Amino acid sequence: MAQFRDDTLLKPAKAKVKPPPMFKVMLLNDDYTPMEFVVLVLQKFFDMTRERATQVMLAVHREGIGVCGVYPKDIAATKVQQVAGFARKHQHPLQCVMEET
Ligand code: TYC
Repeated sequence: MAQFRDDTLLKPAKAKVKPPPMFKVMLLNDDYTPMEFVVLVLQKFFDMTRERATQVMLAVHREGIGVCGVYPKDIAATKVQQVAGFARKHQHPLQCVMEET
């Protein structure tokens, strides 16, 4: 099979797969959602310790918006839906959004 010794046919395959686009999941501040509820959300859906969740909640409270995590698109969309559903269930206006990095 002479053709397989032809080096034009044996170039190393180029990596054609790009890393997936990533999305920041962010919480928005509001005047009504209790701080404790936001801490609970960050622990429950973003796997944060209570200490980290408290820091992130306070940063959102002071700055108006803050990143909870960075994920591939489908995982980010699931987190946004989970937070929206949990906030609705508890009748808090907490908003969660995603944005491509
Ligand atoms: N600002 C809210 C309060 O004073 C707390 C809060 C923090 C709400 C972060 C939303 O994403 C948020 N109770």
